[in-house]
Amino acid sequence: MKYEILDINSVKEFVFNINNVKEYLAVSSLAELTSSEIGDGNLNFVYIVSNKFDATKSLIVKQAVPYLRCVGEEFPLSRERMTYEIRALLKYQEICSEYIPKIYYSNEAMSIVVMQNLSEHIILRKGLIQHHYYYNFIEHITTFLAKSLFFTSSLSLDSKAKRDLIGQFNSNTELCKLTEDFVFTAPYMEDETNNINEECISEAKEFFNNNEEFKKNVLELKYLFMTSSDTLIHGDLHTGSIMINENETFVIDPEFAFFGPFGFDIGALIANIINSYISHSVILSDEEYKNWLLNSIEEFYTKFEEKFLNLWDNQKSSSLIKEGFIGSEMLDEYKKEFMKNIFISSIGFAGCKITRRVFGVAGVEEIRGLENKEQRKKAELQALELGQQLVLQYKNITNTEQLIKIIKSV
Ligand code: ADP
Ligand code: SR1
Ligand code: MG
Repeated sequence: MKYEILDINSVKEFVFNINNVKEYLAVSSLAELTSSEIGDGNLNFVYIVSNKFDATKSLIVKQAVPYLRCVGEEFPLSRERMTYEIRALLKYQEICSEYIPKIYYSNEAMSIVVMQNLSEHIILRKGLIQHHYYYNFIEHITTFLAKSLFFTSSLSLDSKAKRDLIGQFNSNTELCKLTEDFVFTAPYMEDETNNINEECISEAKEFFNNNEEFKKNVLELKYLFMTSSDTLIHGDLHTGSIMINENETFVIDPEFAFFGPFGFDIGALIANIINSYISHSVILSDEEYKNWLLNSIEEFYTKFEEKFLNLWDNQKSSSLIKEGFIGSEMLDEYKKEFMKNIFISSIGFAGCKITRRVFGVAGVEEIRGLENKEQRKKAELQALELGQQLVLQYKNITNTEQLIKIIKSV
């Protein structure tokens, strides 16, 4: 099939020609379909296609175009990013299908995926802005992360299977480069892509010019990102990549997926909960909500570690550890050190992920979107301070109590 960019009309024709999709939508003619475009992300086009006479029958069609949507056609970006999104979704479907939308159709040549419409869920970032509590979120997301990170790593796969899987994701070069540029470089120096609040110009200058220790640590973390191939990571697991309600949690949008460091997705999530905490601190200082967010961070890491280690304890052999190779006491010590390294790297990555949102091209709605100028400035400066602290201290933060103490101190 030859690639063609769909629009609000041709998307209907496209889905009408896919048998299982047409069946799901229960239509017998094109005229029974209706469509709209709902994409609010930075990169792609997202359509809802529905049965005109039965709105409960609807699906999401997501297509990548050969440019960066939030900038425009003048910023080319290869549409092959959808290839990796499709491959990651299919892998997650094997490992933890309950936490991703159901996939009805995918086509790498058309850079398209057709999936369940999560019409009863909202983007977690928006839910947190609206003060919602999600009491099942941590249980769900830690299962997703423990399983996806463990079962695609050398702790579980045999050597060939791991290398074959790496081969499927190795060439997601452009999106890895976006992360290298927009998470690990541009937001920490003068760069034309930055988007600096005019109320913080002097603080930005100071930050760009007098921060050598911070930058040295960013280089360590960037190097880890560029060279580790621990496991299949989502690569952009912020609260805008999660759709949620009281009962269910779904991870969407894994177009940045590749084989990277264990701590990257964990750090992304911690960073985004912290951003929400900062936003709530400057708006209302709702202590109950802030405490829930802090407890969530604590519970998140504790549960992740428990589940990950449990999977590991049940794995008899893998490409890393042959059964009978090492005694149980020394193996436990090895696991302890292994988990400590995951934790400290996730804190470092969280620090970068918080800091990049302050002056970088892509901000977060809960902070950059604050309409009150003073509140926005206060939140940005708190995020800047906290992000820096985490990057500067990441190797010495070894447990969640220390982390929470630092968050509270800013
Ligand atoms: P991008 O790759 O451009 O960032 P996303 O995958 O984040 O795109 O999707 C953009 C928006 O489309 C999401 O914020 C969400 O509102 C909506 N969306 C994406 N997937 C679904 C889905 N399966 N069900 C309902 N809405 C979705
Ligand atoms: C210019 S890229 C902007 C950002 O959007 C995505 O969600 C990633 O976080 C990326 O860094
Ligand atoms: Mg995206």
